Amino acid sequence: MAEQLSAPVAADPDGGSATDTHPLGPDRSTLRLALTVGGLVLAVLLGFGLGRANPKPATPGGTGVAAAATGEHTHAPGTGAHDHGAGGDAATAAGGLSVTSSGYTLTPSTGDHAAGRAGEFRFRIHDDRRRAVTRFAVVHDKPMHLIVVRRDLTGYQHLHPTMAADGTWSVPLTLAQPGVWRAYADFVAVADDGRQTPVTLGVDLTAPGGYAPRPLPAPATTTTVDGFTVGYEGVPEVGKALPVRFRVGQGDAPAVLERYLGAYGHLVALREGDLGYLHVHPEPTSAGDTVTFWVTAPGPGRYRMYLDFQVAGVVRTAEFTVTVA
Ligand SMILES: [Cu+2]
Repeated sequence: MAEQLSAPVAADPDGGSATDTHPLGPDRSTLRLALTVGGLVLAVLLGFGLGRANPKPATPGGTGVAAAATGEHTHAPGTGAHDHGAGGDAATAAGGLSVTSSGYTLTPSTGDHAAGRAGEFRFRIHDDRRRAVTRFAVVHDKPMHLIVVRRDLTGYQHLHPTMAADGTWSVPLTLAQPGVWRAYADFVAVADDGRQTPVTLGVDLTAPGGYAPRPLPAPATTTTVDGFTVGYEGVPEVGKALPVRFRVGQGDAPAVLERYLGAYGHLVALREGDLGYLHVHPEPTSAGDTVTFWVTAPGPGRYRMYLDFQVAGVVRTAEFTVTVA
């Protein structure tokens, strides 16, 4: 009954212990299914990767990355150890719909960004006593993952902000086109007592100007990006964790996926309509050109999946529209 976990480590040098740290614990049926598959890493709420244009930032607190070793924990299913205070349906609910969740609040320092102009996004995470949080667990080698997408699901960016000592996070950000954009801060906060809380908070950012939304592309199971052909098999369903396997080809040959930020690929899925952020669990292994994720759809509708994968040191993103019946 052992599950592996990519152990989050407190970013603070004084560090909390990496105890039971599923960023999003599965519900019991999910857990059972996962365990029948065996060895499934359930540790990570979402796949994370380096943004293509984003240099690897320093780690706040100066620790963390090097210390983000793989750990293990064990406990019997049904002990309630996976509730993590995030609500009983954490595995099936969409995240990122609120600036406040589980006692934590995302506070951006600016709301407006000039379209097409390089800028900076700064924010803090406050706890339920209105203190800026400065201790975060490292998940997928980073204490903070920031996803930014325009509300028509275009312009996807996956960034890794850096934190100042006072808890202010900052990251270079360009909102390429006018419109309302959604930013998701995805992190595991570490409380004074060491308790770790996985949270995804969302806030709108505005780039003033004429907004010309693009229709969501039609559903497809293959796409191309920079000469790579990416396809997937598997059909997400409501309320069940099911495998979705991506395969990457380079020309006529299978691509060789590289491990980076603790996985062979990173998947983010967003729901059309409210931009709800799905919970996705990667499998720890890769069969060369394939990478598998366990996806749970919170409800019927259309979703946009963003797969970050690395080949020859370069991270690219393949995007798919998928309809969940
Ligand atoms: Cu990330």
